[in-house]
Amino acid sequence: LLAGAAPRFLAPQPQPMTAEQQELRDGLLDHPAHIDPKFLYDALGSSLFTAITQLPEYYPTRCEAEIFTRHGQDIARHIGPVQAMIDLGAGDCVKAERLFSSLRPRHYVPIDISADYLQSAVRRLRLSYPDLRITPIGLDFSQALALPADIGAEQRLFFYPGSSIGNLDPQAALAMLRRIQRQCAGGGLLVGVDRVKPRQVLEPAYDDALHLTAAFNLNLLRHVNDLLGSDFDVDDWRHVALLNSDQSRIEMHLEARRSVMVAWPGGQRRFAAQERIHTENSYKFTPEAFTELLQRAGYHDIHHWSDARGWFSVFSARA
Ligand code: AVI
Repeated sequence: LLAGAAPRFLAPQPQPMTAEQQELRDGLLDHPAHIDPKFLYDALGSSLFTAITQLPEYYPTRCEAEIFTRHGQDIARHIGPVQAMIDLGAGDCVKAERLFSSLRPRHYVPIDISADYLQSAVRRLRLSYPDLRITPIGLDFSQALALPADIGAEQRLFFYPGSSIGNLDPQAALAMLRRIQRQCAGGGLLVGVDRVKPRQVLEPAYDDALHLTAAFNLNLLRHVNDLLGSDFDVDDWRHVALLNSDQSRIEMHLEARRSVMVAWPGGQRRFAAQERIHTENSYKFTPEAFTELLQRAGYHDIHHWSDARGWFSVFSARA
């Protein structure tokens, strides 16, 4: 230091928030607070979801697999030849893989927000299907669905299984179906949809005896801590799943066990005891309601297949 010069301390400059951090902050400050369900899927969340699909209470995955096993040939006949099979929310890619033998795509394009999880699934697929061209894409397709130019425009099949469409509210579901429709003119869509059914079946599917769904929901707080730098303590929160029959949806919430203060760089919020953060909706449809949604989104030539109990449906439609 020069004699007489005052020492200077540089205050750490606050980093500008990313769009993702702003989205999280805005949701936490809203009344009631909410966090988008896409944030459930960090690497651990994706693994927990895979475990959930193996639970006896969680019927959708098994029902959908039953439909593909029983009706795969008929579905393939309705869909016709497939150049590129574009798998929206591919995860472990297992669902699409089951259809490779009947649909025979030449090019498989799995898209998932969790790119790491996708990479390990794709490594496995490349060993089993050396002749299949595979182009994995790490993308949050909830906002935009721009595909790389090298994915041919001919005979595209968009595959949107597992009732993931049910995690969007009705306006967003319509927008998503329209976005897909614009990308696959002349091609088709194969989409899995969960059906309306009694509370005694629905609620345990989202609040299982092993508490895996609770772990899946609570893990969201850890993921938010990573992304936003917040200080959620998982022990302060409990998982809540309930059927909202007026809206035809299962809702997941995180409920504060006690009054808690949550802080993040540049902000904070107090949650009262029993106050909730809404973390997911899972809409359930009648076949008529979903057919109407597809028609409103511009699809035609609509068919659907169901499992023996009529708990789940797979729809095919032309764009
Ligand atoms: C991915 N999605 C269709 C699941 C569902 O059933 O809505 C997510 C899930 N949430 C709790 N359990 C499973």
